[in-house]
Amino acid sequence: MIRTALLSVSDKNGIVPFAKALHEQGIKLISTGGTAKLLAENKLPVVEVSSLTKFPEMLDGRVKTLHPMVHGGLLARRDFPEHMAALKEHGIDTIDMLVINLYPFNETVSRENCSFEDAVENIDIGGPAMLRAAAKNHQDVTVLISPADYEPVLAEMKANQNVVSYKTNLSLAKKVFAHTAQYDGAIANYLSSLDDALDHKARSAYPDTLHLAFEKVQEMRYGENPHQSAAFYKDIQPVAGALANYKQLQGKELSYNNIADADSAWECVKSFANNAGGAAACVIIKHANPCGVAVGVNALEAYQKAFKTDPSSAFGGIIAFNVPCDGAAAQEISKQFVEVLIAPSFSDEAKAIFAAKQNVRLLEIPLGDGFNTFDFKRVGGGLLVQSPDAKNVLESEMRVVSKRLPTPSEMNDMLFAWRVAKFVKSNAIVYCANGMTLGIGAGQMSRVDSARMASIKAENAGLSLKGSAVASDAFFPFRDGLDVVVNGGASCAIQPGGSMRDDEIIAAANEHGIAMIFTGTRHFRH
Ligand code: 93A
Repeated sequence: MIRTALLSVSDKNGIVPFAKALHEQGIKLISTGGTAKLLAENKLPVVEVSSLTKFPEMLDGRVKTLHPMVHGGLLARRDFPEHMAALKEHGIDTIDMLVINLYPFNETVSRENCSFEDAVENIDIGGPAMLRAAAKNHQDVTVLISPADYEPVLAEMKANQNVVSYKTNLSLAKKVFAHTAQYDGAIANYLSSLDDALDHKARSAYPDTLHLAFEKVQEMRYGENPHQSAAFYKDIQPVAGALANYKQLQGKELSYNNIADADSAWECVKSFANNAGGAAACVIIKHANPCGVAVGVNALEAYQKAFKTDPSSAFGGIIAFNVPCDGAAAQEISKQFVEVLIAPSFSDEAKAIFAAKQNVRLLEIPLGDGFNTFDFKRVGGGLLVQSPDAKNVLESEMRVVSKRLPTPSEMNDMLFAWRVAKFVKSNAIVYCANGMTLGIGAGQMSRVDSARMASIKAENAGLSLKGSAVASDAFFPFRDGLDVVVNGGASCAIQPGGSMRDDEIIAAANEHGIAMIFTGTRHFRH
């Protein structure tokens, strides 16, 4: 039964109403300096920790709660007579509830120009010590680190004469240890990211030891294949616009491959947020590669154009829009077998159409342009970490290298093709015209084979490549790849450049009379 609660919070949001409710439940309130002051200002009776410990808060607050009056009250086992006798002997009262949020270390070090002194001062010592004590003694102590837990715990107390169940206490204790582990991990990351131990200014994005913390969203029935097990974890605070912010409106549970493909679809379609040449963009993904990308005047037109690129591959695909999915688009999509459909929102009409197709998984994700801090790739016994491929080449960084200048419409087509190529597995060759993909060659070990594949796919879909633009995710190492795409029908090409044989490739472009642009940026994707 809860009789006494100790409240010590840095972020004081929501603490006053919660303390009021505890007071109304007859709970005695103990608190540290700043928190006690706020509660007193709000006319709540509160005992300061310093009057309990008979020690002032000292060393600029570094020592406030590190005292047997506090830790004895938290750690004593109520069912051990020896423990209770020891408390009595030393005049210590039990503390049955602990409400804490720690010094904001992460927020502090993620601020630009955060000084080393600021970072160190924001390492909370007393808070985690109390948290760990209370969580260890969860049999008798209720410990709260998240304001989201205030309401449910209060409700439980009200319903049970201030008793909180063991089950609740245990689940709160689990959260605490996950939280303190993450907190210490952030400190370790920060300190080991300082390049030179004596020069606290230089800091690397890659600490010597990397501590990561993710939150489980779901376990899946299986992984990439049925004999593999799998789970999906999300960042504790996913960036704006990230897939992990999805809300599933209907459909079966998402599978491992669904989530991987949905991420590719969403990242690709989002790159058209300020889309070139259309009000809406649509991306269709199969096996992590786009098999159709288009922009259109609305969602319906963008979808119809994207679908045309490769209708057979689009079967059972993952479709994403960067605009709301309306009834007209929904009607057209529902003629096809689709695994997952993603949009910033769905109109009521669209929802009604898919209500009849409960197998389709509908995901709503708010648009946003955040990028993960790190990209990860697991290798045998290790982890490769890099910054994400967030670069979008500006038109001003591009260079026309051919004798013939591109026409304005060729320029638009090349920019469109270039955006798509970034999301196609290397070696990527992408033909486009009029805001849609015409042929996509992906994942071949040689660029010339990707070029051939892209032409074959366009031919299979009955699409003409005459006068199209082609993008290559990396430079053409030899002229053969360029010869293939020009013979395929391309009238202009966009590529990074940078090959030893650039002169030879530029000469080939001039010989063919095509326009060619160098972006200076490569977009390998593996
Ligand atoms: O500086 S500390 O590591 N030393 C302590 O003894 C201590 N006790 C609580 N920080 C300590 N705290 C932290 O103070 C809590 O975790 C909380 O974040 C903060 C609340 O301080 P105040 O109530 O004075 O605003």
